[in-house]
Amino acid sequence: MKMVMRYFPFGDDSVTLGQIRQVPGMSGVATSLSRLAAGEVWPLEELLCLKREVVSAGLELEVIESVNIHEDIKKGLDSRDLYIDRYIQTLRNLHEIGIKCLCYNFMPVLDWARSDLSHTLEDGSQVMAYRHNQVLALNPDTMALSMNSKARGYSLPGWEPERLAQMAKDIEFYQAIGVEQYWKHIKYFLDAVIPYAQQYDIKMAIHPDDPPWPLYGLPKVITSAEHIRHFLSLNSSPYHGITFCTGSLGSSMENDLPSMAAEFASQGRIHFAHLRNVKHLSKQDFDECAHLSGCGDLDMYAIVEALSDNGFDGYIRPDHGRMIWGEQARPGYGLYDRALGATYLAGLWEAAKKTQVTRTGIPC
Ligand SMILES: [Mn+2]
Repeated sequence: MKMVMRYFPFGDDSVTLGQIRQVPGMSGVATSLSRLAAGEVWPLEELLCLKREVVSAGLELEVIESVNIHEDIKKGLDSRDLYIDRYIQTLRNLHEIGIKCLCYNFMPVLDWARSDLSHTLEDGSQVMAYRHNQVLALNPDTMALSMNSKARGYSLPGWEPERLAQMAKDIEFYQAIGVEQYWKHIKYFLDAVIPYAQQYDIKMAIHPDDPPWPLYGLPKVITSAEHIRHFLSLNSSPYHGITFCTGSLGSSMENDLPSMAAEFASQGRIHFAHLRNVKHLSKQDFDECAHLSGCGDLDMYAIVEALSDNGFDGYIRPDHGRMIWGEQARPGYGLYDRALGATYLAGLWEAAKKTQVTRTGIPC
């Protein structure tokens, strides 16, 4: 297992690589060229520059999060082949700089959604929160404006302006094609891209839909154990896997996360784990919270133990943190609470490893 933190390069992050380097147990960062629009080839020159920046800070660059998929691929348009070719060229360039794992998502139109990016908890910390009825009451355009206006001036990955211009039309398109057709578009992409990922030794790790239920009538597919099983069955390559995001999957009270972690880790299909806790308020309302099991509704130790016992050897990152101690940062991505989360998760991992033989009889 290697622990990484998400980092936004080229002046788009309040947290520095030097600070990340000082978080105990941190091996590197998960990062991206987030200025590029979906569908552009990531230039090797810029990637080399990014790599130099990360390596010169004493950190590794093995994880990219994310290379966004062009909407024409998701829609299954004729032009998708052009964008798939560009995606493969980007994979080749990522291979050139030694990338081992690529987190991506296949969410149509909207990326993740929250009703509040700065909700105050009882202890005075701020978190991102989701209230289903509030999200439904906003139309998607208003939602986009509301999200970006609360981002403290930082870019919000997944809410890029070029994605939002077409939003209303795109939503109608997806409502018309339905979920079964959408799965076919996913398979078309995987059939084209996974052989190259394997050739370039890059593990593809799809991120679950966040929140894991339909919104505005859009297809949501990576939401549950059953859907992930179907997704994995579309391609048998070990390079075809998932990002196990406990925050996203854990927002649904129906998902049994330790059991899912055990099932998919034992198949070697979890390449990246986003670990954080979530506090359920009702079936479709939740607050993000501190990483500790006692702060939310997920048993974080049981999840880490399931990963460890089932041979997980990918990357872990502490997912979103709270905003604490007066820090001003991109919502979810301050330094302090993610660093607290990282050391907690490292402790859980150490405990799971040290007790593995006595608990399971299986040597590490
Ligand atoms: Mn995540």
